[in-house]
Amino acid sequence: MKDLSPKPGDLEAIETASHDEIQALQFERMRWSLSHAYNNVGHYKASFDAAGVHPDNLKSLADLAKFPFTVKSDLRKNYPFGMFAVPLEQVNRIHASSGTTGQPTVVGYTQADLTMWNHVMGRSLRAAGLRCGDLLHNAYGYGLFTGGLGVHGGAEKMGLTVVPVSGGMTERQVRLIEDFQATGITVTPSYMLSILDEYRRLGLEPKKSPLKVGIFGAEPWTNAMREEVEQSFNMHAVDIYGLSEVLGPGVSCECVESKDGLHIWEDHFYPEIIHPQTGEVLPDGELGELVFTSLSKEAFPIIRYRTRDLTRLLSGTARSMRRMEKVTGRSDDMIILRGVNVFPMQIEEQLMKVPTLAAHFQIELVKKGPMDHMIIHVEGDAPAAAELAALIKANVGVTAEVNASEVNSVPRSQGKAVRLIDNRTKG
Ligand code: DLL
Repeated sequence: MKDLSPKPGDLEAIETASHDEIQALQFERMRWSLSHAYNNVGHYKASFDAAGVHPDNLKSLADLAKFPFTVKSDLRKNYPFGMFAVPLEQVNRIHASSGTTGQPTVVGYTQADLTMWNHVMGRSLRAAGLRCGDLLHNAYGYGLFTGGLGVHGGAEKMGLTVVPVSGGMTERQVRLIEDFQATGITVTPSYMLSILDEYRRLGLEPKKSPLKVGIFGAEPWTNAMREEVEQSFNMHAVDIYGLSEVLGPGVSCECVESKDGLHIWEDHFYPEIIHPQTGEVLPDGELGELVFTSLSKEAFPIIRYRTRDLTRLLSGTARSMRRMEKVTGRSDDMIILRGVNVFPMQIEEQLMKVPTLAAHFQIELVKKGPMDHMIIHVEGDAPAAAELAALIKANVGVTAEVNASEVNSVPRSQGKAVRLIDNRTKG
């Protein structure tokens, strides 16, 4: 793999600033953001008033804990534009979540917000090892989803040559990577696996691909998957995180030289970890639900947004800003099987230990009599399936039926993979 470490002068001053400098900036911006939200968004005025807090009560960063959380249903109640803090004519761009489980969540960006997004997105791509002169194959979906356009803006701003492929037409993805000699790829990790399959189907050697680095996010993936992709393509694989309610891609990103968790761009997004049941703020290092407060956004300020993503905050390493550990999963995706908590990523971790099984999987929950029963659909033969069932029993602590079928029996994603099918109410 190529050495993509930064050279002297590659980093912005804030990336190596002291803890005190970062906190001073955060405090100043947080005061502004709380007032901006309170003064311009009816929801925040009402929720702060109901909690008996006012932006002037913020005397230190820790005082943020006095302010109420914002949850997805608050955004839904204010559909479509009720959470905007500026008149619509100042909103330059709108994105929305897919809304598969109810009303979509609509978010907006002013010109200054888009400039900030491009900036932190460019910073992320630089952390991942890309530089002016690199050619980026962007296979995140373009449209209301923030992935495609979000990455695109940052990549153009930092001077990359961007190929706006979007998702789908997998054979064409491979052709374009090869013909244009892409050095970077941005795509969901599950779709990268489909691209890997396609390389092999076309008789091409993935190791000989021009790719130096893949920047994977929008869904959870394991370090075991990182190894699989890095070895198959002989390229670096780094993790990028974000969510539309807070920005889109580029809230945090791993550095290629350390790959030890995602540095949160804390000059624009203030993270907290809370206990998912009590809401209590937990100290750095403890596992809990990630909460974000935007510090500079104009159109759609977001205060203490409960992401439902589970992770922990860690101190800075390759950059001064704090890291978040790879996301274990969303609290919504947690399966409770006969009292044991299981995340789809724990299954992925075990699956990657069985080399004769393909890396694609889907979990189905059904009822067997009164009991919940977990079936894991994979591709391979019966002995490999038995091996996976034994690994899951030993390492995850649950009994699962592993159903191994022929190649292409597990549905392929072209974006975010659907890992869990809940058929417990059927049949
Ligand atoms: O997925 C933004 C994005 C696009 C991030 C491209 C990275 C790359 P949403 O569609 O709003 O936004 O979904 C956000 O996806 O709350 C997480 O549950 C999940 N997610 C995003 N990145 C990661 C990641 C985009 N690196 C939701 N690891 C978030 C784990 C992730 N989960």
